[in-house]
Amino acid sequence: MKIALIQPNLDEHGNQKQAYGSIKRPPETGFAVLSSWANEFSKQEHETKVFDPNRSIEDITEEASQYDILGLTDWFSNHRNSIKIARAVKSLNPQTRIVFGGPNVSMIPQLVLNNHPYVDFVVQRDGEESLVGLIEGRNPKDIPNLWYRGIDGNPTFSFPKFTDLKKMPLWDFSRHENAEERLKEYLEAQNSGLDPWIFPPLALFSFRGCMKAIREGVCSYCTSSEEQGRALPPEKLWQQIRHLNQTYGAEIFYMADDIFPISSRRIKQITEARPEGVKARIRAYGYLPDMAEMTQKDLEQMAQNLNRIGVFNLFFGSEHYDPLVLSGMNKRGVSVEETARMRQSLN
Ligand code: B12
Repeated sequence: MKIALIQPNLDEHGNQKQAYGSIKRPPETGFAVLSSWANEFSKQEHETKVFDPNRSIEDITEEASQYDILGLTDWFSNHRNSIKIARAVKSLNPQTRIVFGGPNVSMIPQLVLNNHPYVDFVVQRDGEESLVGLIEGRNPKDIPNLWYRGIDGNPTFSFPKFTDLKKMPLWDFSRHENAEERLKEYLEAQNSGLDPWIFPPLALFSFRGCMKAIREGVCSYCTSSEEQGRALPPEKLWQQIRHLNQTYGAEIFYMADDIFPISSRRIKQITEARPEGVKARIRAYGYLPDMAEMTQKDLEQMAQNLNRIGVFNLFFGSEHYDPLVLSGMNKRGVSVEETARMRQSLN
């Protein structure tokens, strides 16, 4: 059984600017996780290759059509390229099963199946157990988080299931094509000690689900919210970081969590679990209204812990100060003064 995975590069979007200097990105963490999980838990012998997205679409298509399963990660920003590859692969080899996953298709699974007959399956949210089910050739109704065409031809959903992060194996980029080449610019930027915005860092995660959506409901504009929280045990997080330190010399990470400091208790646990000698510089997201509710003492304590973990950059969006706009977004918001206090306290 041969599995091809690809996260196509950005579609043409005119003069779209990215946050980082380079338009390239390091190897995909999502595929490192999916392929390591399948390697650990699938009972079916299989071989996975994560394609280098910098190859031409024709070249990718030609090779991918020789695989049993083609999995694509679809963001709204690469949707057209994903569709292009899927359509071409299916026409070259109708036997290749085509499966889409990722944040964009998770929002529109029925639309994708209705509009694109060459897409066989759409995975909604967590993909680990779905990929294993597909590799093992299970009946679609028994594969979690899977949208497929039912006997009436209509999009049908199997059942939801969240990945148990406690079972997460250590992951790496050993199945990524040209991984070393793709890590080169990232490592050069990291080791130069210059502007950390030159190249996007490797993505990591410690928590899935959005704590804001869980506590206060989803933001009205959000395209990726999950209202169920799952935490990676702090020890596992540090083992994973150590593994990336040792395997690639990687030290700068982009924490994919919607909100990294979900509580001061969780941050304290991660700080206390930090082993000696692990290297980490982390960019992560925070949530301003939660932090604004903390006492000055707790806030300063959390800032110290974040510092000990290695967080050098905490993003938080103040977004708006007009109560009407905020209520339209389903956001609490904080005052200008509180925003300034947070900035000072966390600095
Ligand atoms: C890290 C990150 C980046 C990094 C990527 C670095 C890298 N090495 O890949 C960088 C900085 C480059 C980046 C850039 C952009 N990003 Co970004 N990024 C993220 C972030 C924070 C984490 C992604 C991640 O690694 N998650 C961890 C892994 C484990 O999860 P995952 O990839 O989602 O995969 C899981 C499932 O989705 C599923 N799955 C995914 N693919 C597949 C495929 C198959 C076959 C299966 C079965 C399952 C499956 O299984 C996986 C395991 O459960 C997400 C937000 C988020 N929390 O997800 C935004 C996010 C993906 N980015 C987004 C956007 C818009 C962009 C940009 C277009 C922004 C811009 N204007 O420049 C650019 C595009 C860059 C490009 N060249 O393509 C959006 C996409 C929105 C959407 N609905 O499509 C997100 C969701 C943020 C948001 N909420 O707006 N990004």
